[in-house]
Amino acid sequence: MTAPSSSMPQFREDFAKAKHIVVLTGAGVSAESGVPTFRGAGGYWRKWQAQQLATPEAFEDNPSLVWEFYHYRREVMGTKDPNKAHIAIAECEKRLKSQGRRVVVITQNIDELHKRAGSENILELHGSLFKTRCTKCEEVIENRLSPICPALADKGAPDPEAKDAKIPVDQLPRCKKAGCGGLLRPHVVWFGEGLDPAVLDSAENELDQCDLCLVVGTSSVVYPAAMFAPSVAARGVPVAEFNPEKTGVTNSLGYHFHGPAGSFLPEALARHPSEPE
Ligand code: BJW
Ligand code: ZN
Repeated sequence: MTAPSSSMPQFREDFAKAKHIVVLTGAGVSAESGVPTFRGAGGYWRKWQAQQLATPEAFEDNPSLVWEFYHYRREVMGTKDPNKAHIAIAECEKRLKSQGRRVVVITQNIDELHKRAGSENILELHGSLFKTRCTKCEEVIENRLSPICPALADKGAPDPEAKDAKIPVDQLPRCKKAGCGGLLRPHVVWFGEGLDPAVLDSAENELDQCDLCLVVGTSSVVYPAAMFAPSVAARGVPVAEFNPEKTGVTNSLGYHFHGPAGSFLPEALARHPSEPE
């Protein structure tokens, strides 16, 4: 396998021909909005790495702690905005739609910044910070309350010295459906949990049909998303990685653009001279 190309003019030729583009994103696409990545500096909340709390076992052991963590992240998102990378993707989708071409975002992120930037075709592989699921009746609903329940008000401070609020389980977010009252959890996919089969199925269909793929801001270590870009590249489709670091999949892809997504995507996805005005 030859080293990936970093030629933007060559990528732009592939872009001009593409009719069905998949943009696969991870935490790095939101880094320039000030949202910490998982495995980079700032990936800690108190003394834990996010991945230690993003498990069903952590929620079982200490639902109060896990809810503090997600409450903090929900509140932080109120202070963050989509960046140039999210906006370039959303504008590209809108422009290409009028040309009968399709752009779809498959994101591992739960921060909803693609939606806020104006993307419409979005598959959220790992769920959303702003949806809850009842652990008893399984109902999934959108929830944008701030705070999500009175007991979490002013809780969730991220500094390592902050004390665990130890909120009794009956004061954590509870299901409002008549006769249920079950404990709510964030509607996100934790380690060891399966992805929503309908979402995974749609993602696989898009990946099977695309003729160009961009993989933006993901370390490509978490499965199943980690295998998406290499499997698209294996069927001869151009795949371009946008990441300031090399990853375990870089050498199996056609392009690698080494730098922040916000610096490269506006140029990569801008109107090509062959497009109608
Ligand atoms: C920039 C940038 C800038 C910085 N511009 N870039 C097969 C093999 C081995 C293991 C498994 C396997 N299949 C399943 C597993 C187990 C497990 C897994 O993958 N483990 C690995 C760690 C080894 N997977 C699962 O459990 C999944 N479930 C599943 O497959 O079910 C079936 C099954 C289960 C068990 C065994 C076998 C089958 C579920 C995974 C759910 C992941 N959940 C989380 C939390 C979501 C909720 C939350 O946010 O709290 O998802 S973990 C966390 O990692 C989060 C992320 O979406 C995910 C990926 O992270 P991401 O986005 O790549 O972020 P980072 O921080 O890692 O990388 C950021 C990148 O950005 C870096 O590369 C930077 O360089 C870059 N960057 N600035 C561009 N400006
Ligand atoms: Zn319920």
